[in-house]
Amino acid sequence: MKRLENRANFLTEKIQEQDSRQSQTLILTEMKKIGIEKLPYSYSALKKFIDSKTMDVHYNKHYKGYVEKLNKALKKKDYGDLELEQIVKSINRFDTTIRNNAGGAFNHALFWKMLSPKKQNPSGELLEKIKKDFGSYEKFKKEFEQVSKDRFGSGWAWLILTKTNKLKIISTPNQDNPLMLSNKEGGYPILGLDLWEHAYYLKYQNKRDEYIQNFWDVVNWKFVNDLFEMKSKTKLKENLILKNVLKETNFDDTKESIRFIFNMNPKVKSIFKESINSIFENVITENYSRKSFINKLQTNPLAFSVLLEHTNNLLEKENKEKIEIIGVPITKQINETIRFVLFLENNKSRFFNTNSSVFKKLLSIIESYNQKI
Ligand code: MN3
Repeated sequence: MKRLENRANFLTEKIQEQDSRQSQTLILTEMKKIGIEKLPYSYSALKKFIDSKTMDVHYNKHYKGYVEKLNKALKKKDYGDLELEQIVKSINRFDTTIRNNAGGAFNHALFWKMLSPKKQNPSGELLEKIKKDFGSYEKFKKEFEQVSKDRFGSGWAWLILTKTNKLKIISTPNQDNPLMLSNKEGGYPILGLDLWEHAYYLKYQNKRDEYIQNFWDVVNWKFVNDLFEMKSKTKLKENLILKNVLKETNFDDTKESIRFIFNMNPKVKSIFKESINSIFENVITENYSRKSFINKLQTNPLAFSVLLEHTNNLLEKENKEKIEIIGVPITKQINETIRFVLFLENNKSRFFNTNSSVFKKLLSIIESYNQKI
């Protein structure tokens, strides 16, 4: 176990090194927050591609509308703090209103950044990858145009990076997004084109092909390239970690596995921590030292395991899919943790009342932990 922990610490350090790179961190946080992204240029700056009236209405009415409606819908359901990318990635757990507006908010936040008033060309690692996966830049452009033309009705065309690290061009209907698709078809969006009539109709009317053609004059390849590099490195990182975990996956002890996951994938720990905090703000009324109890519980792998075990027992009784966190890829760990904490949240009175057996077990864990120290 010591060797595993050393390895985990080493990997965690490497991850933090990579994540600290300024441009990457910026893109990440911007895609995660649920708020109005600033338009990085004036309404008239992209006139080769689109007129200022359309940009104004597209940005101020359509895009802001998605963000506002998303926030309203989330508030109604009382989900607590969620990140935009998390919602999009686990969209099947949400209703249609959230699906459409989370897609709209995410896709447009990306789209504004993917455009630039200055004509650019792809370069560096991305250009090499385009040549490798499509044959040439010209062939790539042709395929992207064709997929865009073939989209019937409203939707988007995308260049995506698949789970197996390949570039692929796909199209999605409505405000759907490549992150919403199953592993096999989907991937991370690197470049996208809005094919809704609201994006072009004032200038082009029925000439959508011309709009698609002019897109190449305004693609912000610098941003697209950054996004590609960030995502391809994340992918490599996930594969590397998973490979290491699978190689030494002799955990009989859930607690140790969870401790290992906490180390390797700090996001799991932080989602659990935040959720327990918000749950306890509502349910704890007893007279033991509330703060220190919560502080210990929210970062304790054994407490996590106990809650997970009880959650899975209940899910099994209800004939629902169990939550799988151990031995699955990092992105799945995060999605499953969200499902786990949403379940805890919805069943908090059952789990966290002083008479429940789970709660007594949690208390005894914390007490024995205190004695050891
Ligand atoms: Mn649009």
